[in-house]
Amino acid sequence: MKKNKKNQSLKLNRRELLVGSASLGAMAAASNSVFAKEVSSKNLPPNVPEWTGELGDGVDVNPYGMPSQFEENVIRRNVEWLTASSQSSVNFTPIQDLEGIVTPNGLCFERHHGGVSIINPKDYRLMINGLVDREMIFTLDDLKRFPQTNKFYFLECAANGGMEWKGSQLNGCQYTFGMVHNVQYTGVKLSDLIQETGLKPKAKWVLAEGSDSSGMTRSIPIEKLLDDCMIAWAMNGEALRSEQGYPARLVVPGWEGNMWVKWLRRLEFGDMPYMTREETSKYTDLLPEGNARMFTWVMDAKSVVTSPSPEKPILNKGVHQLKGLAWSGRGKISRVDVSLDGGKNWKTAKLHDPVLSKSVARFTFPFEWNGEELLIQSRAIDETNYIQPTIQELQKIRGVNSIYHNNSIATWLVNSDGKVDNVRLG
Ligand SMILES: Nc1nc2c(c(=O)[nH]1)N[C@H]1C(S)=C(S)[C@@H](COP(=O)(O)O)O[C@H]1N2
Ligand SMILES: [Mo]
Repeated sequence: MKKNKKNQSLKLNRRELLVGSASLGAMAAASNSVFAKEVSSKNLPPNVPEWTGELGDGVDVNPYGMPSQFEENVIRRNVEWLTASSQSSVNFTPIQDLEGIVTPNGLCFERHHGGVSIINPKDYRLMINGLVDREMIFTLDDLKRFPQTNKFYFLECAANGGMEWKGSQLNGCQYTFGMVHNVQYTGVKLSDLIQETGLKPKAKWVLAEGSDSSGMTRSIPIEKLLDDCMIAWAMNGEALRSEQGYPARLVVPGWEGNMWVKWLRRLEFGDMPYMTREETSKYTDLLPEGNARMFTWVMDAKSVVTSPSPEKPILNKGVHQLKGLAWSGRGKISRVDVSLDGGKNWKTAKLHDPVLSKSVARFTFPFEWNGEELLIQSRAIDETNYIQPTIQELQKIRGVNSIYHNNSIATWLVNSDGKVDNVRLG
């Protein structure tokens, strides 16, 4: 009985999918979803598809492999009105199109203040000076001779979701949550490297300096530096991409992306923070009373439903998998709750292995859709029992003048036609 019912709804879904292919095509174009543009019945069972009858490309055609041509919509995107100068701008990771927890290298969002520097690794040097016993200069090969570490970490720009403080503005999962990527880094821990230079007892802070034209500089307390920071030369198994700081960048796990200095050229140890532009006039949070929070380093727990989402409408009735990502700068994600009614009722989503510290985690939640309106939300809880707040809870403390550190719960409205909009409740 139960089995029959299941088969019936599967058949129905299949028929809807085929019959509705023209209108699905229109929807896909509007939403940037990826579907084959036309279905050729010649290729469908029981026929032998046309590609079976011919030889494919040989092993000499793709010395560096690229995604299938049918995945051409899975790309980084920028927002025009945020891109007055493309060298000092940002693009966004297409998180709605990704699975698992790894961001492919070519899809990692980029944020740079002076464009991408192109550096010959032979010309690369890292200088360490200031309150150390021995000031030293390392080549890239020198760095690679140290013990290495391989770790998955998320990097999130503190401005991720910054346009949504006052209300919902950008109708896309990519644009509202896509300033995050999650990569396995290979590099040397600072605690290992620093054994070579020694540290003077007075050393309390380090200034990290990039060699790009923006002269990016940030101060980091040495407790953090020696805890889990690393200098990485590889991401997801291959050399860093130029966009991500080739040949070497600083990795500051769980802390705001701005501190992860790319094209790293120098570490200076001192006894005070350096009060650089990026930690005084920028990357501070203007509070309602007119004073500002500063040194807001940790990225608080956050989550996003990547499907359904504005880019991923629901295409047919029946059972679907809600999918999403959650992360916390304080450690591991311990639970993710999902609501389909705007936060009135919550259910616990399934967290998928691996759940790693300061890395994104993948969650899913099966649900059945019968064409009714839904208000989809997700709420992350981390191992310190921090609970992702609503925007109202966050605004009570921070007001609406902030740009940075908006980790509030977002709401996707699923309309009765299955299209999805970014909305603000309350
Ligand atoms: N040298 C240098 N490092 C930099 C930046 C930069 O412009 N120059 N941008 C910072 C900011 S604001 C962020 S959010 C991250 C973005 O890293 P990604 O481009 O790998 O995503 O790099 C940080 N490191
Ligand atoms: Mo950033």
